[in-house]
Amino acid sequence: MAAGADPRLDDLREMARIRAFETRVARRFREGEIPGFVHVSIGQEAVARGVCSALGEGDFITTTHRGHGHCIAKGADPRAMMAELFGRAAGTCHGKGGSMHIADPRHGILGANGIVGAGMPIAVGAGLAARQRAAGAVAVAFTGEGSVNGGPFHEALTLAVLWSAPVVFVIENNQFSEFTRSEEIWRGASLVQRALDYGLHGAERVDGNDVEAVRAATARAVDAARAGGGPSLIEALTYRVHGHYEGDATPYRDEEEFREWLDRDPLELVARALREDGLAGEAEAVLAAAEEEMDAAVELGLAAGHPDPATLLEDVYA
Ligand SMILES: Cc1ncc(C[n+]2csc(CCOP(=O)(O)OP(=O)(O)O)c2C)c(N)n1
Repeated sequence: MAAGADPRLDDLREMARIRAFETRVARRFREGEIPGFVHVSIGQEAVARGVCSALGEGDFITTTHRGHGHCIAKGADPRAMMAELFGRAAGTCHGKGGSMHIADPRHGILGANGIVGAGMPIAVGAGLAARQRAAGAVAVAFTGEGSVNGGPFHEALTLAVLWSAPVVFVIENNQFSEFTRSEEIWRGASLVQRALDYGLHGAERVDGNDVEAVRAATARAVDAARAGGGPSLIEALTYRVHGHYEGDATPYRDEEEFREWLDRDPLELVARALREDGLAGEAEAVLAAAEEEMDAAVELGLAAGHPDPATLLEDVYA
């Protein structure tokens, strides 16, 4: 069977591309090739793929400090992203933004963001603008559960409901906010009730390691938003396999829980199902191609030139 014939191979390919990108980012950061901070989303790839595979090219996303996966899943060129992380002129922001400012408006990627929660109001604005233009587009705000007690969460949900904005808030609950467990951040079973209390059209909690479940939930929310039904919220339960930032030794992690989540690795869940259905060779080929693609991205990024100091004040504003 040709690669791509089984749609699960597409899911595996896209998640493997994110994994291969970030595995290299983590290694190159350790080796001192990447300036600044990096936060990877290893273990969370099914959220990025599940959500973005339910979106169209004309739809928008905003993301966070942990946004590489969302950007790749929405169509950003990993070569330009890698160059950006290395601080090179060929990068998405000409080497001046780094990991937490990756953006690519051509693909509706309105930006990573180092300020927790800040992408949510931006997504509301993008959704409203799309509605004004009658573009039929929706905006997705990816955000972590660490953002749910901040002002931007309240403002964004309140305004989105009042203005019936075509927005989907995706709360990627990876169990930790920096070094704090998510259950220490709010009381109550899940965010669903809280979201419904704001008056959102819909709110649901999904298994964030199950790419098909994430896609199905997103499709429901997106369909409602496009039909004028207003905003929804999805709480995707997943697990942050690496530390908060690269170099975090994670002394606060429960090892048994860690192993349980590793057994439910989102890539492995899809690869296992494909193997069981006789598609082991195809799955291997997809994984190998992702590794090759990202090796090439690293090579290109490292070979690219640094920005000319004369352009220091271009492309930046304060
Ligand atoms: C407004 C603001 N407050 C605090 C911080 C420091 N900070 C950076 S990441 C982070 C935790 C974010 O946790 P979460 O939203 O769950 O995302 P995750 O890191 O788990 O992906 C905090 C508090 C910040 N960047 N912005």
